[in-house]
Amino acid sequence: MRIGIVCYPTFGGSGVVATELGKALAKKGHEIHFITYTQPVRLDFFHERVFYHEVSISSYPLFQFQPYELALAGKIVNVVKYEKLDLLHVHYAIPHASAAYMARQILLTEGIYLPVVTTLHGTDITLVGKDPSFEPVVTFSINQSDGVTAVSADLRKDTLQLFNINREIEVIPNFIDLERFRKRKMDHFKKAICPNNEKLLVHTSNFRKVKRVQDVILIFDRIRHRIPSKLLLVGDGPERVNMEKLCRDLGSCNDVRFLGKLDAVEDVLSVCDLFLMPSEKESFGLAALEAMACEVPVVSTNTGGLPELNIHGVTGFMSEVGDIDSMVAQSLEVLEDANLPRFKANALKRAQEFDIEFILPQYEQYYERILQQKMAEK
Ligand code: GMT
Repeated sequence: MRIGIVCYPTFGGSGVVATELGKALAKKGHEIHFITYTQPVRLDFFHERVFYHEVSISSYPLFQFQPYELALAGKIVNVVKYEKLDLLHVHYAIPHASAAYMARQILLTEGIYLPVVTTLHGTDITLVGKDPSFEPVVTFSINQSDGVTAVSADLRKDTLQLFNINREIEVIPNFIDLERFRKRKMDHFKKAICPNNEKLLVHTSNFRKVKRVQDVILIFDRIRHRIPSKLLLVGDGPERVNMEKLCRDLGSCNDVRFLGKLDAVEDVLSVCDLFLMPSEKESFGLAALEAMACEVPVVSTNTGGLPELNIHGVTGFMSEVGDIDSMVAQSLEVLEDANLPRFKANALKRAQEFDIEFILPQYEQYYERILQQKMAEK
């Protein structure tokens, strides 16, 4: 199949999922065309069946805001026509699903039919999408897509609750490449961070408010007073300066390291003992899955799709959003020497259920279904 993929090319979960999906599809023989405004961060390899088309916008003084959606729609039209795409898969509804709709309508005037699959990732529904200024467009473009998938059953439920949706939404969960995300031997790194064999906690995110990074720091502050431990914070974003200040106020700076954005997050995860995810909302929790694949148990909130990933008492624990007391107690329980090996083994076992080898065929079968439906309608 010749498949176009539109996504955000950044470190965000939706861009990571889209890029890894494209790479895996190419390895299985499909031809993949990424259409994004810059090279996706995870598109870090050469493959003869992977192509990248950059969306560029010429600036004009009249525009206070650059019309990205139009430039994207124009680019889609071009790529579909000249690369003869069979299907377009857009990740994150805003503005990709509506740009895809516009491209599809333009192509139709030239007798070209473009089936569009939209994958909903989370904040495009639960945070940004439901904003009244976007809601009508999101509703329309979901209803107009030829196929719609959500990364968890909870996200499907939220979408049906928040929008007036008149179509099926297929749940295809996120996945993990276990070749890449596996525990590696990084003893030198562990020794440098934890010279006295302290327990090592970790959090990775885009440091937006929804991640509640302050809870990570408050939980850790209580833990470090109970057991020798260190905290690694991976990623960057709007809340980082506030978090640095919080660490200074708590006097925990010597035990906390801000590592910023990292490509090789699996190297860091390989030496960690516990992943903290106290998010306000999380449609799936890809970062937690990456940790679990590296044998790191998870203490998280029970929000959104997290209960579909983290098994309470088995791969870690879950608490209500903001319940720091509970997350401290649960973390201490996981970190106990007598418990930790069991939690680590369980985390890996659970992550293996999300192996890309199992999830990729679900996408391929879904594409086939949509193509067949469209052929039948023609
Ligand atoms: O978490 C973010 O803010 C990034 C966002 C994205 O779209 O890039 O992540 C969402 O999509 C990920 C991949 O499907 C999910 O694993 C995250 O749970 C989801 N984030 C939220 O729902 C807050």
